[in-house]
Amino acid sequence: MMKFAWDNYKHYAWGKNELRPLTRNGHIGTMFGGLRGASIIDSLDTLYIMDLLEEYEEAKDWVENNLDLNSNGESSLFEVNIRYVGGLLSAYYLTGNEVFKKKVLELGEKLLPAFNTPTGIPRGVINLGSGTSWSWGWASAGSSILAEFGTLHLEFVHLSELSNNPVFREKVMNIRKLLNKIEKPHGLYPNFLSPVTGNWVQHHVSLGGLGDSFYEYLIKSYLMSDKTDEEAKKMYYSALEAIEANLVQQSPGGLTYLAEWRGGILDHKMGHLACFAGGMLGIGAEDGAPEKKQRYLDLAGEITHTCHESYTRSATKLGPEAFRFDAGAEATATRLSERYYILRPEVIESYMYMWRLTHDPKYREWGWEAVEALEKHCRVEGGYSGIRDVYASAVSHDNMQQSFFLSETLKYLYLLFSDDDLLPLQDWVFNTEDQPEIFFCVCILKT
Ligand code: DMJ
Repeated sequence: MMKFAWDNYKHYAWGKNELRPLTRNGHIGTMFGGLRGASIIDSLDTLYIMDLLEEYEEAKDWVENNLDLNSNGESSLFEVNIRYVGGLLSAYYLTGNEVFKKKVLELGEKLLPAFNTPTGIPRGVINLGSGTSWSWGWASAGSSILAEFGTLHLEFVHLSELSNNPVFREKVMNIRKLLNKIEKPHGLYPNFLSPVTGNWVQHHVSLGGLGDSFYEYLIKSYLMSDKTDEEAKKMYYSALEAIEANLVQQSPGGLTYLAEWRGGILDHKMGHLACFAGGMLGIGAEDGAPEKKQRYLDLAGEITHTCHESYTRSATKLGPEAFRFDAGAEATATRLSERYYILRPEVIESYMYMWRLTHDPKYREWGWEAVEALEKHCRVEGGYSGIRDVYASAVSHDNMQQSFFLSETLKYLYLLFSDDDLLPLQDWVFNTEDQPEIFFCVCILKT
């Protein structure tokens, strides 16, 4: 599947950000400003891990000769960080090739002006050429987004390690300090924060879009520090207490889900994005309080089960962008606008973690169901495409092969069906784009 996705990208969209598999051309998009080659950067480690070494070499040569970091245009700080910084870091840790280190440190420097705000909370958009930064037009009152400024920690700590320049670590430690100090409604972290005043702008809490990977980076920061980052540990488990008390719900049909919270009112909806939480709860279970460990592992299994249900209840056996537990719905989308599937990884991500943690064969069976559904409904002649309605048996394709399909969906599937000693969870953490970053304690580079 990776070879097919890659070959088509190479053939029809080489050097562009993503492939449009139906029209067989490249897509630039609006998230990366002038940066190009998102699918190449996102694929480097996947190709290398899968032993597709000829393809990896082509990708590496492109980075060396064509990755131009002197670009203008609106870039998302978050997307550039998780895909480009994360992708280059993981390629460096896996291969030891200095070209990746050189490029990633150059790129890291270009992201720093986004932090020049009264609070040091970065704004969401940056022009990498001029260093000007601003907030997303759609974000309430010029606010910054929790899942964006809260998903820089792993990569920025590594940038400091590699450069011996403390500035990157200082920037993310400052974000953490502010988040630790600020009052949290019911212990929860709302999704919007003002980079000017440092106050929450709205009380919307979600483990789906806008909130998700902030929680993921707390537990992963702790694990990546070889379990020395006590502050991250404390923040993660306190957030989890608040999530359990306020967001974890049971449907009438017995499914456990994570509702969204709007100023005290629950929205009984779970996004596909929130399905990463099965894996997160799983990897965090072991270090929870002794009386909570089993509870967290059970919760991880229950959430993963619910997400699997959102797949099995559709005609295509792929899950919708969001599913609901109200008005008689049980893990199904009720709105037309929430029925699409864009090759997202989160459900398969949780299968992979739960397989590694429990070795219950059902997780591989569920992963295989997803492979069959992807092959049947998403594979087209020119690559893989998202679909517009998971409930329609005659599918309509969206003509996009997302770069995270190569970075995450296919890599998680590969790891699900590999032995546990391929990137063991004891030695590696995966950033939110599934790019492996090595633990500090066992930093052995291949040369
Ligand atoms: C990825 O880019 C990352 O996993 C991110 O944290 C959330 N969304 C996409 C994939 O769905």
